[in-house]
Amino acid sequence: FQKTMMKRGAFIVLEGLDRSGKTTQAKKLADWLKSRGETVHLMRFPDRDEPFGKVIDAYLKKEIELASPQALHLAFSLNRWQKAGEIRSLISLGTYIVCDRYCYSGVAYSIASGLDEKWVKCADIGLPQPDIVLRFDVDTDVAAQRGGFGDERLECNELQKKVLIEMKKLTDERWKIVNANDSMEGVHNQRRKQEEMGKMEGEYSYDIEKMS
Ligand code: FDM
Repeated sequence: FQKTMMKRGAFIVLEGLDRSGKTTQAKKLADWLKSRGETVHLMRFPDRDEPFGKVIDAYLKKEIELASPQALHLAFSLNRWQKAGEIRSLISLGTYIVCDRYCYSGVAYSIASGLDEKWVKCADIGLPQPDIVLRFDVDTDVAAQRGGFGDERLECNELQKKVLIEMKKLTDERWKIVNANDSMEGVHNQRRKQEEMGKMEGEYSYDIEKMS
């Protein structure tokens, strides 16, 4: 009885290109929710500590090769499936999960890299669905001012442009677009204002049964 009375948490996903500031904003959002008394768990994908995430990390750092782009795609998906149970149980226990990247990065990056759209989407079917996806949009020139790419694979301008096109195709009514060209504080306040205006309310009260 007590369990059914427990307030459900929420699953909030942040998506966007490299240097859109989503990692910083994920932390700020988590702190802000904590300040409102919520229990918050910060997550990110790829989760480089999880076994499949270690393979991904080594691949991105060019320490190992993978035999095919399909293998890489499935590793990213497995990395999420390893966390699916934890996500479901945390939410049912009332925790707010703030997640930096999820299956939308998975789909967008893999399609942008040339994999078949239909095939790519299959691996993530059945993962816990987010209540809301915040897409951080940043202009390429603003992103460029924020610093260059590191040495990892997938960090290249040409790919980023294609990723953005694919990410936009995935956007539906559950998504909110955040203009990430602003300063760090400006972006945070913008997102907070959306929430205060009630745009995000209600979506937090979904039933756990609806998540699958
Ligand atoms: N990436 C991330 C993918 O290609 N597929 C995925 O499923 C995920 C979650 O991995 F270039 C890409 C996006 C990025 C790279 O991500 C590493 P971080 O956020 O920079 O660690």
